[in-house]
Amino acid sequence: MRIFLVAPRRGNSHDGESQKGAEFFRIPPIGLLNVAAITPDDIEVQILDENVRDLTYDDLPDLVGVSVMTASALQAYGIADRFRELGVPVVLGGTHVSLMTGEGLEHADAIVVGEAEGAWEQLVEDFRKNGKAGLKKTYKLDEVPDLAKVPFPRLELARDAKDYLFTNLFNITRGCPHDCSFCSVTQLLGRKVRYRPVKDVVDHIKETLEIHKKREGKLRLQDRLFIFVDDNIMANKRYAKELFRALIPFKIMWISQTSINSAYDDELIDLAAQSGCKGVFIGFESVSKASLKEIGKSQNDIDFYKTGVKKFHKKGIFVEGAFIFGFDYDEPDVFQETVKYVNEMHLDGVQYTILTPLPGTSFYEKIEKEGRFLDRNWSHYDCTYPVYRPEKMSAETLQQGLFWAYKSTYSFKGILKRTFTSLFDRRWKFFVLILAFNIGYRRAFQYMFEEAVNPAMNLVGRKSGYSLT
Ligand code: B12
Ligand code: SF4
Repeated sequence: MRIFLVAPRRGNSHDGESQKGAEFFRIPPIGLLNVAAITPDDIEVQILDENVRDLTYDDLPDLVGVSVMTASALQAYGIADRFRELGVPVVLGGTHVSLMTGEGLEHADAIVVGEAEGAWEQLVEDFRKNGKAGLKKTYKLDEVPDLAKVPFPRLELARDAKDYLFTNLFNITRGCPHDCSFCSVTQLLGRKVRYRPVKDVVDHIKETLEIHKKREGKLRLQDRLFIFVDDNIMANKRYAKELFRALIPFKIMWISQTSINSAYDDELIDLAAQSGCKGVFIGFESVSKASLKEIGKSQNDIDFYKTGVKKFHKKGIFVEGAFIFGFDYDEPDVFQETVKYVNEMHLDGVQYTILTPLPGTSFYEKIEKEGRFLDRNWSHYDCTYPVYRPEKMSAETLQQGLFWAYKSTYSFKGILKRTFTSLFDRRWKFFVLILAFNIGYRRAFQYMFEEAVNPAMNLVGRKSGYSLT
């Protein structure tokens, strides 16, 4: 039997046609590699990543699985419909259809709701016995999977494809103790954080390094870099410290997500650095206390932002911060206020997004209840497009503000102003790297907001004469 697992093209709402923007962030579809890992060995699995090459539909498998996130849901449904027209049964899985199962079923023969481990094996068994007729509409386990029993993703499929610069990606934990109103993670993975046993993680890393060494004859820089796709790798300090201690001997480099409150614990940050942590992605979300309260992000203390970032910097850890615009308390001056604060925090990288009511979140329910939806086109739900009516500004001002914030942050002057202090924080050797990263980011955003702008879909963009200079 042959199964194709398809990652639909990611893109942004400003780009109707080509999706070149995705090239900047080419990383393998990790969810599908997890699904591949639990597929029985006698089944041939092929990963088709539309972010790498177009689908052809000339070679048809027995079964197709498509991963669906909200922003790429329409693209995913199009793929599913096409395969079904050609007589191939289709299974959908992933965040969007786990939360919008009824909608997904209009395009699929079956849906795996939530994490695949346990459910996908049952589905494959049913399909093996009775083909399409044997499939149930939905597969959902009562219990979330125990990570001690969840295999690591089949990273060799990504390595063999030679399409990705980085292939060392996996998650060590799942779940998040917080429940921020705009985020779907707790709805999807639960509030109880689950962990892979430290020994399993260490063994997997050891094995991965050996594989690279064997393939390449030596360990290249990118072979030593691991991306842990966790929501908060330091959520449980005791576990994190045990993990970091165990990683020290391997001399790897790693990046992941965490929250700013992990910087309260000096030992934790020190161990992270010793274990090879080179960068963290942190959701600061807002520089307004009222907004943080509104979204329930109680673990973020704005008064600690600058100190916290400095603590990471002192240990040679790069900090990329994420900020969201469009909260009910946000007035039109929020863009300037945020950029000013971002510069004072000396963040190495910055991501701005527009608050987006993603299905399954309490923010979605609130917007629904208040009748504030402006747009239900899922391809606009990529967090750069206002899909609801903001409280204290127009939708146009919100999107224009997002562009302005990017423009200001990633202008050459903005980049230098923000990153220059890295020279004084004993990170001089990283300065060049940080500059290169920022210039790469600048290029990506330039593409996203200038070249890729599709005026028909875009509120402001090129029409407003926006340019990143
Ligand atoms: C890494 C990541 C990314 C990477 C994706 C990398 C990649 N190539 O896979 C990048 C940086 C590209 C990305 C981008 C975005 N992301 Co993102 N991302 C994540 C993150 C942090 C981890 C995802 C992950 O790897 N999880 C680990 C794997 C194992 O889980 P999984 O992918 O869900 O897969 C499991 C199941 O869902 C299921 N499954 C998945 N696919 C399939 C398919 C089949 C056939 C089956 C049977 C099962 C199945 O099985 C897997 C194993 O259990 C999640 C948060 C999270 N914890 O999930 C957010 C998350 C997925 N992202 C989110 C968002 C909003 C975005 C963006 C729109 C905006 C942004 N600024 O981040 C963009 C645009 C994406 C697009 N489609 O256009 C939301 C999605 C919500 C939603 N309703 O879709 C999440 C949940 C975070 C949140 N705050 O809510 N993201
Ligand atoms: S935004 Fe971060 S802290 Fe908040 S619920 Fe989502 S993953 Fe957890």
